[in-house]
Order: sequence, then C-alpha cells, then structure tokens
Amino acid sequence: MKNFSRAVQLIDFNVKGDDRGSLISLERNISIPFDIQRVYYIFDTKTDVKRGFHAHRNLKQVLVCVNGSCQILIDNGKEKTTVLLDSPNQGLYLEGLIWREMFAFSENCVLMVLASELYDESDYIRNYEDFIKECQ
Ligand code: T46
Repeated sequence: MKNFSRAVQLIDFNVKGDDRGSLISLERNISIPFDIQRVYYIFDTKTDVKRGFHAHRNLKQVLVCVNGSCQILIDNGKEKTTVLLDSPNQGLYLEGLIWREMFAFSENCVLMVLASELYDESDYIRNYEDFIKECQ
C-alpha cells in the first residue's frame, strides 16, 4: 500500500495472550485512531457476493475480520490495491475518499467495522464517476 497516503493503513493490534487463549482490546483514540461512534458487523455473506462499491466523504473506519477471511479492494482514485483480511490481530484503517469493495468472503467470515460517525447516508458516494470527480 505504499502509494496510499495515511488514509489507508494496516494496524497491528496488541494481543494479550496466555495459556487460556488470546484477547484484543480496542480503545477509542488509542488502538483505534478516532472516537468510535458506531460498530457494525457483516456476516452470513455468500462466498460469491461483492459488497461495498462506495466511498465516504468524511468517515473514518477500521475493518477487522474477527473470524474467517475476506478481501478488500481499495482505490484512492489514482491507485488500486487489494488487501487480504484474515486475522483478528489486524485492522484496515480507511479514512475519507477511498472507494472500497469487499469480496472473497469465507463461509465463516465476520467482518467487524468500527466507525467514527453514526450512520449517515449523505456521507456515501455510491457512484464511481462521482467519486472520481470528488477526488480531483
Ligand atoms: C462500508 C463497508 C465496509 C444501516 O442502517 N446502518 C449502518 O450502520 C450500516 C453500515 C448500514 N445500514 C444499512 C444501509 C443498507 O440498507 O444496512 C444496509 C446495508 O448497507 P450497505 O449496503 O451500505 O453495506 P455494505 O456492506 O455495502 O457497506 C458497509 C458500510 O455501509 C460501509 O460504510 O464502508 O461496509
């Protein structure tokens, strides 16, 4: 992701592990670089389904695949790349004008998303041409 700015980052979480197993704690403004206002999760997704196909104007999010795996195509209007999320130890930080498409969901995939704002449809850009215009 070297051509993507700070708007896209992979965050490695601190894993608290002992002989009972593992625990990850996600805290606002500490492990997560914003004040978390909303959490949602995507599950029971069919393996051939693609989701997303939008960007956000202002929203900051961290995507964590807490079970299973999926892939995220990210596009800043100039460059595209694909990120594999297959570990609860890692989160994909996305900020603002990044087009995203989620695909290749494993059968057991649970994709949890931490968001900096409450749900607001007016923050979405759901048309790719509009997204490219807003990037310029
Ligand atoms: C994103 C990717 C990673 C709500 O009512 N509240 C919510 O908080 C959300 C996220 C969605 N919805 C409604 C809106 C739609 O009627 O749930 C339905 C499915 O949402 P959408 O088609 O936007 O879902 P995805 O999987 O395409 O995208 C979601 C998020 O919307 C988006 O912000 O970045 O996951």
